[in-house]
Amino acid sequence: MGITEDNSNQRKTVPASVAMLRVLESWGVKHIYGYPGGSFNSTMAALDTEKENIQYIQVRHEQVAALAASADAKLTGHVQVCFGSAGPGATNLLTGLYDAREDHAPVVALIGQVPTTNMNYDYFQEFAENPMFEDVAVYNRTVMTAESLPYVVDKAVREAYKHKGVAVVVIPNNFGYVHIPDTGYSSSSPTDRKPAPLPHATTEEVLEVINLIKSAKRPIIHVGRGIQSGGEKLVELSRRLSIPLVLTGLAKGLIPDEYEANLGYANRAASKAADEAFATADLVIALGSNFPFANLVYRTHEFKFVQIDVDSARFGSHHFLDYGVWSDATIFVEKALELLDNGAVSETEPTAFYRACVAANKNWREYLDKMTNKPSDPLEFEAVYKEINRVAKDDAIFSIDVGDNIINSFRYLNLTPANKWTISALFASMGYGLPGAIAASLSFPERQIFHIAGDGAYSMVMQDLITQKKYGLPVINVITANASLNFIKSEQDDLPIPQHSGIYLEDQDFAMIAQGMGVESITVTSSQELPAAFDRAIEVTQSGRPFLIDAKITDKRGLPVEELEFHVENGKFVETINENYNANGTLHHPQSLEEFFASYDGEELKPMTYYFEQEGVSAV
Ligand SMILES: Cc1ncc(C[n+]2csc(CCOP(=O)(O)OP(=O)(O)O)c2C)c(N)n1
Ligand SMILES: [Mg+2]
Repeated sequence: MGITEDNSNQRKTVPASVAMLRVLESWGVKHIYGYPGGSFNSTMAALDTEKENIQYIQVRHEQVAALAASADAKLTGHVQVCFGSAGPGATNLLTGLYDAREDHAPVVALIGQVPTTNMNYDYFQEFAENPMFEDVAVYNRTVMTAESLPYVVDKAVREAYKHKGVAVVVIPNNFGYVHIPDTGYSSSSPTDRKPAPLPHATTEEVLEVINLIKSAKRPIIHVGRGIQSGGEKLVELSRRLSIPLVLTGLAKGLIPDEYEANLGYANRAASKAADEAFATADLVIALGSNFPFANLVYRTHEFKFVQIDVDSARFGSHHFLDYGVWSDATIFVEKALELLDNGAVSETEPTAFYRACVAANKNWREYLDKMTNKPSDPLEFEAVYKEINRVAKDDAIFSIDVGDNIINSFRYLNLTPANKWTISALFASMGYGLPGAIAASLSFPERQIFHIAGDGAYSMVMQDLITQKKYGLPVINVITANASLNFIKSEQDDLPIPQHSGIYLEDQDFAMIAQGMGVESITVTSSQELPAAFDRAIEVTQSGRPFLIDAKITDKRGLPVEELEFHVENGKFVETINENYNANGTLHHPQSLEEFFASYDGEELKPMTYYFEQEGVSAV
């Protein structure tokens, strides 16, 4: 069967698969990630017909297609599309689709199905696909007639946007070839690009929250990505009300790093002062944040809890509420500033708690600075981040894989609101970094793109380095090769087991493998070799080609600030190390905080209790 348009009848017709692609084009879809199979050939043919209007990106594994679509949707805010053929092509998509579901990314997945004439005959690669996608999808249909194919895909786009999730359309292959009337099938309209209305806090609600802040002794704001572009305003509010900020990972880059009371991140991917402030706070205000590790961080002790969120369905999902405000985070902050400006509420002088947090934060940042500038041979991870910061442009985009690079990028990567970065935040799937970089490079061809991945994560998807080569995507790939699944090795440090288990990786020559794919690359083993390697990476990528740096680093653990614990004795906080720290039979449990800090080159680090003592912060 041909895929040409049949205009011989009076009424103009078009193959249903072409009509479907035109629907996607009408929604602004520029490229579509996937891998062919026999059950998807009608769409493959249409992709050739429509190649001037929508670009097919041929990846080498369907997982990469789905992860790239998810990353693309997160970076652009627009619906993105991936596909796989019936059976194994479909199952391979699942990991990336779960990533989209968890991070609320609008993605349409087109799934091949055997022709309807073979369905229900136990035909080769035929299986009931909808049940498999039921859990991951917000919309999940099999197309029942050729005429409805473009209609169902249009509906899928709408549902993916509405529910910020995955819409699955299963397409029996034969339908794609059928000629259907060439009428408009898209419902896309300018109204779809209007921003949704946002809930506003009332003056009374803002006053109530400010009163709670003023009557607290150790209040903090736990700010999430809901703050969007309101970061500067929040800094002003934080200063004027003397309340430090702790960030969720997804708020990275939204609050200026230089702000003295931006304490960084809570939990494991953390900054020391942030965890210490959290563990001693008597009021926590979750502002536009939905923190998946709440069960660890929100359960250590009692505090009052206020939640400010655009989605009131999230109220109480991590902690019971003392007070909830249904509001966009920035709108809340703007209202609070107005009340300060018009004198309805007074400013607060820096409190003892605020001053102690700022001092502890400064001490931590000086430590990070020292570590960054330390020469290393053998190479350590801090030096790699120093180089990335040196060559990265102000609006560079970073795609970061799961593993130690999550912790290390939170701590060491400098970001401004002009940068973009993407991670597999809630699904936390290894193998996300490379597809994310492919997506970033396709959707933002003018910008500099970094892909940072550990050796374990990279080797799950490294076949797709060749996709960067094929499409001329000038990505700077940085592989932090420590011959270990180090993120998990650190977890095993704290288990009462005789030794580590299953976490060492056979080292491999990633630079040579890259060269085998026609991608220029270099291996680096000491900090002295880094500048030349990164300079070359800049040269090569500026000429439009990808580059790979295989950074052979040690498998040292970064300072695990989440091991710091507090209890109260005689009205004062006492700071200790979690008793399970280094419980692994091969390791030594330190006898003091000083010894603990020193074992991470942190002789100058002081516990928060030192600053509490200095400033007169008590536990009552
Ligand atoms: C697909 C998948 N499998 C397993 C895990 C569990 N996991 C999280 S981090 C990690 C180790 C990552 O190792 P690597 O990429 O080498 O980075 P490193 O921590 O060594 O820097 C593992 C196995 C996961 N998150 N995703
Ligand atoms: Mg590793």
